[in-house]
Amino acid sequence: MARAERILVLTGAGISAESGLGTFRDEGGLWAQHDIRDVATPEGFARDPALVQGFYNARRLQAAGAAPNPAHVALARLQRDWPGEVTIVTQNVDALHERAGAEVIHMHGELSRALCVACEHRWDAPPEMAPQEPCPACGKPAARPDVVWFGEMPYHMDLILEHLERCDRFAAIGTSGQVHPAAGFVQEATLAGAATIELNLESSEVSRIFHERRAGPATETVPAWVE
Ligand code: BJW
Repeated sequence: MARAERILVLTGAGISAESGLGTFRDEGGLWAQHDIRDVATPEGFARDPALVQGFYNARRLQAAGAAPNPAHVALARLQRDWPGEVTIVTQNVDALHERAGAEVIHMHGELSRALCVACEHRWDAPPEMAPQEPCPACGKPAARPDVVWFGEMPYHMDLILEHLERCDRFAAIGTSGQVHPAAGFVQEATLAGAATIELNLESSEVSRIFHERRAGPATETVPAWVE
């Protein structure tokens, strides 16, 4: 890679798979074990907050026990070596990029944060949230995990679109390309004239759109790409 390029990296669940965190749509993944409508929609939360808080409490606990892997470390190094040139946007709600030393934009929120449905106050989530967790600002029992569910607007979209419009390189790592708007980022980057690359264990829904593809586990392909 040449210097003085603006690189935008999009990551998905596949980058954290080798840290022991399950993906969503691979065989035996989270959506094979749980109904999306129950645990990943605002309607599901309104119906059964205890079920949804239980799902996220278990994932918060698992994420806290996971460590960044060589793919997270390689991206953090790339960002450190090329200051101001590397933007990492993650769909993941874990904190493994940050724990490897990277700065990231969390477009689908963060497991470690809570959001009040009543007053929109945000704060650090306790390790276990109760079904009727009270908001520290307004006192109402209206806390939910600060993550983006289906039908909700992903976070920081204006900022992400700005980065997409001016990137020279776009890399998608460990994401199936099945969830919008992230699945469309490769098209936006292509329109902006960027060179695009996909790093994934196998073909994704959008593989054919990329200029280049590298197949394999992220812990091998990402450090090799960054070199
Ligand atoms: C490895 C590996 C290894 C494994 N190494 N690789 C048609 C068009 C446009 C939109 C829609 C549409 N129809 C419906 C929609 C809306 C909907 C949507 O996209 N639905 C689809 C299912 C069709 N989208 C939304 O509702 C979004 N909001 C929205 O669109 O707002 C309107 C809007 C309009 C215009 C502009 C902007 C906005 C919100 C989506 C919210 C998604 N939320 C979740 C849960 C977050 C909280 C939580 O974690 O619980 O986000 S769902 C889940 O999917 C999670 C993920 O971030 C997301 C993506 O999953 P990801 O990361 O790709 O994981 P997998 O499992 O799918 O794939 C893993 C990949 O890794 C695989 O490819 C493996 O091969 C690979 N892999 N091991 C390398 N070791």
